[in-house]
Amino acid sequence: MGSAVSLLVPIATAVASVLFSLRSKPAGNNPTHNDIEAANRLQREQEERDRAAQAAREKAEKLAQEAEMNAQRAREAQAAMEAAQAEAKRIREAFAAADRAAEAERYQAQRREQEIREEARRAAEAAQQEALRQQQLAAEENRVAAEARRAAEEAARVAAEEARAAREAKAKVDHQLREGIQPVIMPSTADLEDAKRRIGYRDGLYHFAVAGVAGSGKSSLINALRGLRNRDAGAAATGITETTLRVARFPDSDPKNPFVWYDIPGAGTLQVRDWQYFNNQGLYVFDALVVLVDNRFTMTDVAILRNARLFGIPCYIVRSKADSHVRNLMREMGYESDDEEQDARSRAALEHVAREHFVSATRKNVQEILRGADLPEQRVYIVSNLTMLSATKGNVTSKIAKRIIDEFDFLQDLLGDAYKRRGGVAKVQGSSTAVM
Ligand SMILES: Nc1nc2c(ncn2[C@@H]2O[C@H](COP(=O)(O)OP(=O)(O)OP(=O)(O)O)[C@@H](O)[C@H]2O)c(=O)[nH]1
Ligand SMILES: *[C@@H]1O[C@H](CO)[C@@H](O)[C@H](O)[C@H]1NC(C)=O
Ligand SMILES: *[C@@H]1O[C@H](CO)[C@@H](O)[C@H](O)[C@H]1NC(C)=O
Ligand SMILES: [Mg+2]
Repeated sequence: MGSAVSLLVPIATAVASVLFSLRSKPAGNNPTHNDIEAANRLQREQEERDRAAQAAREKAEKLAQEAEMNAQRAREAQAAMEAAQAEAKRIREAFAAADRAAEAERYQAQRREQEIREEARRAAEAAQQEALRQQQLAAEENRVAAEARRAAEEAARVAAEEARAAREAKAKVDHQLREGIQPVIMPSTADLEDAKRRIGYRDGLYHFAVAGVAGSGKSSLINALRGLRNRDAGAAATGITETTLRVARFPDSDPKNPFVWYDIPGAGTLQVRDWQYFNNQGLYVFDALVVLVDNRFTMTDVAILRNARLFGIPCYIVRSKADSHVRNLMREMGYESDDEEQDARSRAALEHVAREHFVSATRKNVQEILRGADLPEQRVYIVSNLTMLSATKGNVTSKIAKRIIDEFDFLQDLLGDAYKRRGGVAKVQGSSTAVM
């Protein structure tokens, strides 16, 4: 209302205004009432405030509760979070442990692997060494095998060589058996040494033996071969039956000649088997044997010829006393020795005929005897003591020359064969007589 305006209308108007106011206006509130009202309003407001406070308190309480709950929840969340963190940590630790375990495992595995690798490497190395050893062993075995093969081949070669030699030896023996050219009994070394000792054998000398029956002219031939006449000093005794009783040794009268001559006394009729006679006499020691035959062959002559052949010793058949036989033939042909000068030419002619006859008859006869004795044919040398001596000495007069038959041939063959048989080179023909 106008409280503010009234204040401006002086007092008069004051009243008037009052009245008018009073009239014109409803009546206002009672202050007391207002006061009461106010007090009541305050009261109500207080109450309202209290109520609001209570609500606020309640709300605050509720909020607090909620906060508490929230806090609780937060705590729980915290706890949960912590638990989760712990779990996470545990899990992390577990992972870490697992990692460590895995690491350890890996380490172990690595070590095992390393060990296995090492093991494998050592095994491989050992295997390699073993392989090397085996290789070396194989090489050694190869070498030994090669050696053995070579030895076997050498042995086979030697065996083959020996077999060949044995075959050859057998073939030779077979041949010799077929041909009958092998001693019945081969003398032992002791036998040979004994025989050499008995005959006074000397290395470097040629040893020639002359065999034949008593009176066949052995001593005379040896004398002639030695360059001696029967009556010369140093000559072998001749002319007496059974003069020579045992093997007699005669060095050559010329010291330049490397010859030794032997007189083998005739055994007459063989009382022992022929090979026993030959071996007992030690005839296998000689370089050559001369079988001196006079009118006929004896069993001893044949034994010497046969066994000399079996021993491979040259053996010469010599018919002695050609001069005497020719002279006898001449007489049979009518020649009288009390000849005269004018008969000289006819005598020479007769002698020539008689000699030719004697030579051919003797050769024919000897071959027949050899055939009869189952011996191969061989030459017979027909000689006389005087012509033999001339041939030996190289002093052949024209008169002697007419009477030469086989003397030079005999000398040449006897000495030449002996020389060749000892490994000498064959000399120029005829030269062998020059050394006499
Ligand atoms: N006319 C001639 N007579 C010979 C010949 N050879 C030897 N005579 C003689 O025949 C005989 C016997 O000769 P030897 O030389 O003693 O005979 P041997 O074989 O030695 O005799 P034994 O020693 O008894 O075995 C002797 O009277 C010799 O002179 C020869 O060629 N011509
Ligand atoms: C040969 O023998 C005969 C007969 O016995 C003899 O007279 C002669 O002297 C001998 N000749 C030689 C060279 O010995
Ligand atoms: C050769 O022989 C003859 C007679 O036969 C003899 O007179 C002569 O002295 C001999 N010569 C030699 C060198 O022996
Ligand atoms: Mg004699």
